[in-house]
Amino acid sequence: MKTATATAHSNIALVKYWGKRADAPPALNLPAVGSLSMTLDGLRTVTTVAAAGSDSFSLDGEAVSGKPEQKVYAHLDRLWASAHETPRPRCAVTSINHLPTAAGLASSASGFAALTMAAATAFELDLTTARLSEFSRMGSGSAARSIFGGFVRLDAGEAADGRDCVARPLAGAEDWPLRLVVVQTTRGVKPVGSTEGMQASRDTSPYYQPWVDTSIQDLDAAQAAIEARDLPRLGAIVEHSCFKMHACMMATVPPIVYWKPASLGAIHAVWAAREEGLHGYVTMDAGPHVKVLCLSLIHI
Ligand code: 2P0
Repeated sequence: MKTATATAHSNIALVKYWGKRADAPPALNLPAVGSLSMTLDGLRTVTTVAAAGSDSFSLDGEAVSGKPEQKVYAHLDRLWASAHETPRPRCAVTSINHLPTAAGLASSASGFAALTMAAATAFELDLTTARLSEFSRMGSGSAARSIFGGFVRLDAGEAADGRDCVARPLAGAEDWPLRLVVVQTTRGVKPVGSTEGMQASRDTSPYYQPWVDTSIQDLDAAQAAIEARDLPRLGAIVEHSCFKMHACMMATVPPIVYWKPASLGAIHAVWAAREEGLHGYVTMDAGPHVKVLCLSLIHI
Protein backbone atom coordinates (compact mmCIF):
# COMPACT_ATOMS: atom_id res chain seq x y z
CA MET A 1 0.00 0.00 0.00
CA LYS A 2 0.95 3.66 -0.47
CA THR A 3 0.74 6.66 1.83
CA ALA A 4 -2.16 8.89 0.78
CA THR A 5 -3.65 12.16 2.02
CA ALA A 6 -7.12 13.44 1.11
CA THR A 7 -9.12 16.56 1.94
CA ALA A 8 -12.92 16.54 2.10
CA HIS A 9 -15.22 19.41 2.87
CA SER A 10 -18.15 19.35 5.22
CA ASN A 11 -21.67 19.80 3.90
CA ILE A 12 -24.90 21.08 5.36
CA ALA A 13 -28.20 19.53 4.35
CA LEU A 14 -30.77 21.92 2.89
CA VAL A 15 -33.26 19.02 2.85
CA LYS A 16 -32.47 16.85 5.85
CA TYR A 17 -31.59 13.21 6.44
CA TRP A 18 -32.94 11.78 9.71
CA GLY A 19 -33.71 8.06 9.91
CA LYS A 20 -32.44 4.79 8.50
CA ARG A 21 -34.17 2.15 6.41
CA ALA A 22 -35.55 -0.52 8.73
CA ASP A 23 -35.47 -3.25 6.05
CA ALA A 24 -31.74 -3.00 5.30
CA PRO A 25 -28.67 -4.44 7.05
CA PRO A 26 -27.28 -1.84 9.49
CA ALA A 27 -23.80 -2.19 7.92
CA LEU A 28 -25.08 -0.65 4.67
CA ASN A 29 -26.27 2.42 6.62
CA LEU A 30 -29.11 3.13 4.20
CA PRO A 31 -31.14 6.28 4.87
CA ALA A 32 -34.94 6.20 5.09
CA VAL A 33 -35.10 9.56 3.34
CA GLY A 34 -33.07 11.26 0.64
CA SER A 35 -31.28 14.53 1.33
CA LEU A 36 -29.92 17.52 -0.52
CA SER A 37 -26.92 19.53 0.62
CA MET A 38 -24.48 22.30 -0.03
CA THR A 39 -20.77 21.57 0.38
CA LEU A 40 -18.86 24.16 2.39
CA ASP A 41 -15.44 25.38 1.33
CA GLY A 42 -14.59 26.75 4.80
CA LEU A 43 -14.94 23.56 6.89
CA ARG A 44 -12.78 20.58 6.04
CA THR A 45 -10.99 17.43 7.23
CA VAL A 46 -7.55 16.37 6.04
CA THR A 47 -6.76 12.67 6.53
CA THR A 48 -3.63 10.60 5.87
CA VAL A 49 -3.57 6.81 5.70
CA ALA A 50 -0.13 5.15 5.89
CA ALA A 51 1.22 1.64 6.47
CA ALA A 52 2.17 0.97 10.12
CA GLY A 53 3.08 -1.85 12.50
CA SER A 54 -0.32 -1.65 14.18
CA ASP A 55 -3.60 0.20 13.62
CA SER A 56 -3.88 3.67 15.13
CA PHE A 57 -6.19 6.66 14.69
CA SER A 58 -5.37 10.17 15.79
CA LEU A 59 -7.61 13.22 15.48
CA ASP A 60 -6.15 16.71 15.84
CA GLY A 61 -2.98 15.19 17.32
CA GLU A 62 -4.74 13.10 20.02
CA ALA A 63 -5.03 9.29 19.93
CA VAL A 64 -8.71 8.26 19.62
CA SER A 65 -10.04 5.11 21.29
CA GLY A 66 -13.36 3.30 21.73
CA LYS A 67 -16.25 3.40 19.26
CA PRO A 68 -14.97 6.18 16.94
CA GLU A 69 -11.66 4.31 16.60
CA GLN A 70 -13.43 1.02 15.85
CA LYS A 71 -15.64 2.73 13.22
CA VAL A 72 -12.51 3.94 11.40
CA TYR A 73 -10.94 0.45 11.35
CA ALA A 74 -14.23 -1.12 10.22
CA HIS A 75 -14.28 1.37 7.37
CA LEU A 76 -10.71 0.45 6.36
CA ASP A 77 -11.72 -3.23 6.52
CA ARG A 78 -14.69 -2.79 4.16
CA LEU A 79 -12.63 -0.79 1.64
CA TRP A 80 -9.78 -3.31 1.67
CA ALA A 81 -12.13 -6.32 1.47
CA SER A 82 -13.83 -4.87 -1.62
CA ALA A 83 -10.73 -5.77 -3.66
CA HIS A 84 -8.60 -8.19 -1.62
CA GLU A 85 -8.97 -11.54 0.07
CA THR A 86 -5.74 -11.15 2.03
CA PRO A 87 -5.72 -9.60 5.52
CA ARG A 88 -5.73 -5.81 5.54
CA PRO A 89 -2.35 -4.15 6.19
CA ARG A 90 -2.17 -2.29 9.50
CA CYS A 91 -2.64 1.47 9.10
CA ALA A 92 -1.88 4.73 10.86
CA VAL A 93 -4.79 7.12 10.23
CA THR A 94 -4.10 10.76 11.02
CA SER A 95 -6.92 13.30 10.74
CA ILE A 96 -7.05 17.04 11.22
CA ASN A 97 -10.49 18.63 11.54
CA HIS A 98 -10.56 22.25 10.45
CA LEU A 99 -13.93 22.56 12.23
CA PRO A 100 -15.41 21.69 15.67
CA THR A 101 -15.75 17.89 16.06
CA ALA A 102 -19.15 16.22 16.78
CA ALA A 103 -20.87 19.55 17.37
CA GLY A 104 -23.49 19.49 14.63
CA LEU A 105 -21.16 20.93 11.99
CA ALA A 106 -21.03 17.70 10.00
CA SER A 107 -17.53 16.62 11.03
CA SER A 108 -18.49 13.00 10.35
CA ALA A 109 -19.38 13.97 6.75
CA SER A 110 -15.99 15.47 5.92
CA GLY A 111 -14.28 12.89 8.16
CA PHE A 112 -15.63 9.76 6.47
CA ALA A 113 -15.37 11.26 2.97
CA ALA A 114 -11.69 12.14 3.57
CA LEU A 115 -11.01 8.72 5.11
CA THR A 116 -12.68 6.95 2.16
CA MET A 117 -10.68 8.89 -0.43
CA ALA A 118 -7.36 8.57 1.44
CA ALA A 119 -7.80 4.82 2.08
CA ALA A 120 -8.99 4.12 -1.48
CA THR A 121 -5.83 5.77 -2.79
CA ALA A 122 -3.59 4.12 -0.18
CA PHE A 123 -5.06 0.69 -1.03
CA GLU A 124 -4.76 1.51 -4.76
CA LEU A 125 -8.46 0.91 -5.40
CA ASP A 126 -9.65 2.47 -8.61
CA LEU A 127 -13.07 3.72 -7.51
CA THR A 128 -15.53 5.96 -9.36
CA THR A 129 -16.97 8.95 -7.51
CA ALA A 130 -20.24 6.99 -7.22
CA ARG A 131 -18.41 4.13 -5.45
CA LEU A 132 -16.54 6.60 -3.23
CA SER A 133 -19.91 8.10 -2.30
CA GLU A 134 -21.37 4.64 -1.59
CA PHE A 135 -18.46 3.68 0.68
CA SER A 136 -18.55 7.06 2.43
CA ARG A 137 -22.27 6.53 3.15
CA MET A 138 -21.49 3.26 4.92
CA GLY A 139 -19.24 5.23 7.28
CA SER A 140 -21.73 8.05 7.81
CA GLY A 141 -24.86 8.90 5.81
CA SER A 142 -24.03 12.57 5.33
CA ALA A 143 -20.50 11.68 4.13
CA ALA A 144 -21.92 10.32 0.86
CA ARG A 145 -22.67 13.94 -0.08
CA SER A 146 -19.19 15.29 0.75
CA ILE A 147 -17.61 13.48 -2.22
CA PHE A 148 -18.92 16.32 -4.41
CA GLY A 149 -18.76 20.10 -4.25
CA GLY A 150 -21.67 22.48 -4.80
CA PHE A 151 -25.27 21.31 -4.47
CA VAL A 152 -25.63 17.56 -4.04
CA ARG A 153 -28.62 15.21 -3.92
CA LEU A 154 -28.60 11.79 -2.26
CA ASP A 155 -31.68 9.69 -3.00
CA ALA A 156 -32.75 7.06 -0.48
CA GLY A 157 -33.12 4.49 -3.26
CA GLU A 158 -35.00 1.21 -3.15
CA ALA A 159 -32.43 -1.49 -3.98
CA ALA A 160 -31.78 -3.99 -1.20
CA ASP A 161 -28.00 -3.61 -1.60
CA GLY A 162 -28.16 0.21 -1.64
CA ARG A 163 -26.59 0.58 -5.08
CA ASP A 164 -29.13 3.30 -5.98
CA CYS A 165 -28.33 5.28 -2.81
CA VAL A 166 -25.46 7.31 -4.22
CA ALA A 167 -24.99 11.08 -4.19
CA ARG A 168 -24.90 13.13 -7.39
CA PRO A 169 -24.02 16.77 -8.01
CA LEU A 170 -26.89 19.06 -9.10
CA ALA A 171 -24.95 22.28 -9.63
CA GLY A 172 -21.43 23.51 -8.96
CA ALA A 173 -20.54 26.05 -6.28
CA GLU A 174 -19.70 28.57 -9.00
CA ASP A 175 -23.10 28.09 -10.68
CA TRP A 176 -24.90 29.77 -7.80
CA PRO A 177 -22.63 31.46 -5.23
CA LEU A 178 -24.78 31.11 -2.12
CA ARG A 179 -23.22 31.44 1.31
CA LEU A 180 -23.90 29.62 4.55
CA VAL A 181 -23.14 31.68 7.65
CA VAL A 182 -22.62 29.49 10.75
CA VAL A 183 -23.80 30.98 14.05
CA GLN A 184 -21.91 28.94 16.66
CA THR A 185 -24.19 29.16 19.70
CA THR A 186 -22.28 26.99 22.21
CA ARG A 187 -19.04 25.06 22.51
CA GLY A 188 -18.68 21.33 23.06
CA VAL A 189 -19.99 18.00 21.86
CA LYS A 190 -23.70 17.40 21.20
CA PRO A 191 -25.65 15.47 23.88
CA VAL A 192 -27.28 12.85 21.61
CA GLY A 193 -25.37 11.32 18.68
CA SER A 194 -27.14 11.28 15.31
CA THR A 195 -27.15 7.51 14.90
CA GLU A 196 -28.76 6.80 18.29
CA GLY A 197 -31.10 9.80 17.90
CA MET A 198 -32.39 8.56 14.54
CA GLN A 199 -33.02 5.12 16.00
CA ALA A 200 -34.97 6.61 18.92
CA SER A 201 -37.06 8.80 16.59
CA ARG A 202 -37.91 5.81 14.40
CA ASP A 203 -38.92 3.80 17.45
CA THR A 204 -40.93 6.41 19.35
CA SER A 205 -41.72 9.65 17.48
CA PRO A 206 -45.33 9.83 16.20
CA TYR A 207 -44.06 12.28 13.58
CA TYR A 208 -41.43 9.93 12.19
CA GLN A 209 -43.55 8.28 9.48
CA PRO A 210 -45.07 11.58 8.23
CA TRP A 211 -41.50 12.95 8.16
CA VAL A 212 -40.37 10.03 5.97
CA ASP A 213 -43.47 10.16 3.75
CA THR A 214 -43.18 13.88 2.95
CA SER A 215 -39.44 14.04 2.30
CA ILE A 216 -39.56 13.31 -1.42
CA GLN A 217 -41.68 16.37 -2.18
CA ASP A 218 -39.17 18.61 -0.36
CA LEU A 219 -36.29 17.07 -2.33
CA ASP A 220 -37.97 17.61 -5.68
CA ALA A 221 -39.05 21.14 -4.77
CA ALA A 222 -35.55 22.07 -3.53
CA GLN A 223 -33.95 20.67 -6.68
CA ALA A 224 -36.38 22.71 -8.83
CA ALA A 225 -35.62 25.87 -6.80
CA ILE A 226 -31.87 25.31 -7.27
CA GLU A 227 -32.35 24.81 -11.00
CA ALA A 228 -34.35 28.08 -11.10
CA ARG A 229 -31.76 29.85 -8.85
CA ASP A 230 -34.73 31.00 -6.75
CA LEU A 231 -33.47 31.73 -3.22
CA PRO A 232 -36.81 32.68 -1.57
CA ARG A 233 -38.32 29.43 -2.91
CA LEU A 234 -35.33 27.35 -1.80
CA GLY A 235 -35.21 29.15 1.57
CA ALA A 236 -38.85 28.31 2.33
CA ILE A 237 -38.18 24.60 1.68
CA VAL A 238 -34.95 24.67 3.71
CA GLU A 239 -36.72 26.11 6.75
CA HIS A 240 -39.66 23.71 6.38
CA SER A 241 -37.40 20.63 6.16
CA CYS A 242 -35.40 21.82 9.18
CA PHE A 243 -38.37 22.52 11.45
CA LYS A 244 -40.16 19.35 10.37
CA MET A 245 -37.08 17.31 11.31
CA HIS A 246 -36.75 19.08 14.66
CA ALA A 247 -40.47 18.51 15.35
CA CYS A 248 -39.85 14.80 14.75
CA MET A 249 -36.82 14.90 17.08
CA MET A 250 -38.68 16.78 19.81
CA ALA A 251 -41.58 14.31 19.71
CA THR A 252 -39.14 11.43 20.33
CA VAL A 253 -39.34 9.74 23.76
CA PRO A 254 -37.32 10.94 25.65
CA PRO A 255 -37.27 14.22 23.69
CA ILE A 256 -34.28 15.17 21.58
CA VAL A 257 -33.89 18.93 21.82
CA TYR A 258 -30.66 20.24 20.31
CA TRP A 259 -31.71 23.88 20.61
CA LYS A 260 -30.22 26.31 23.12
CA PRO A 261 -31.68 29.73 24.01
CA ALA A 262 -29.10 31.31 21.68
CA SER A 263 -30.33 29.09 18.83
CA LEU A 264 -33.85 30.51 19.06
CA GLY A 265 -32.41 34.00 19.45
CA ALA A 266 -30.46 33.60 16.22
CA ILE A 267 -33.51 32.24 14.37
CA HIS A 268 -35.62 35.24 15.37
CA ALA A 269 -32.80 37.65 14.50
CA VAL A 270 -32.67 36.22 10.98
CA TRP A 271 -36.45 36.40 10.63
CA ALA A 272 -36.44 40.03 11.86
CA ALA A 273 -33.73 40.86 9.31
CA ARG A 274 -35.86 39.22 6.63
CA GLU A 275 -38.69 41.61 7.47
CA GLU A 276 -36.19 44.35 6.61
CA GLY A 277 -35.53 42.79 3.21
CA LEU A 278 -32.51 40.49 3.86
CA HIS A 279 -32.70 37.16 2.05
CA GLY A 280 -31.52 34.90 4.89
CA TYR A 281 -32.99 31.47 5.71
CA VAL A 282 -32.18 29.34 8.75
CA THR A 283 -31.38 25.69 9.16
CA MET A 284 -30.17 23.58 12.11
CA ASP A 285 -28.77 20.07 12.34
CA ALA A 286 -28.18 17.64 15.21
CA GLY A 287 -26.67 20.40 17.31
CA PRO A 288 -27.43 23.89 18.65
CA HIS A 289 -25.79 25.95 15.90
CA VAL A 290 -27.83 27.97 13.42
CA LYS A 291 -26.81 28.15 9.79
CA VAL A 292 -28.05 30.98 7.62
CA LEU A 293 -28.41 30.47 3.89
CA CYS A 294 -27.92 33.77 2.08
CA LEU A 295 -26.54 35.45 -1.01
CA SER A 296 -22.88 36.30 -1.33
CA LEU A 297 -22.40 39.98 -0.47
CA ILE A 298 -20.43 40.34 -3.68
CA HIS A 299 -23.51 39.37 -5.67
CA ILE A 300 -26.10 41.64 -4.02
C1 2P0 B 1 -28.08 15.78 7.58
N1 2P0 B 1 -27.80 14.93 9.90
O1 2P0 B 1 -28.78 15.52 6.59
C2 2P0 B 1 -28.69 15.41 8.90
C3 2P0 B 1 -29.45 16.53 9.52
C4 2P0 B 1 -28.13 15.47 11.18
C5 2P0 B 1 -29.35 16.29 11.00
O2 2P0 B 1 -26.66 13.59 8.55
O3 2P0 B 1 -25.71 7.71 11.51
O4 2P0 B 1 -23.62 11.69 11.13
O5 2P0 B 1 -23.46 8.41 10.67
O6 2P0 B 1 -25.37 8.07 9.09
O7 2P0 B 1 -24.51 11.34 8.78
C6 2P0 B 1 -26.07 13.48 10.77
O8 2P0 B 1 -26.04 12.15 10.63
O9 2P0 B 1 -25.38 9.95 10.71
C7 2P0 B 1 -26.88 14.00 9.67
P1 2P0 B 1 -24.95 8.46 10.47
P2 2P0 B 1 -24.74 11.29 10.24
O10 2P0 B 1 -26.97 16.34 7.51
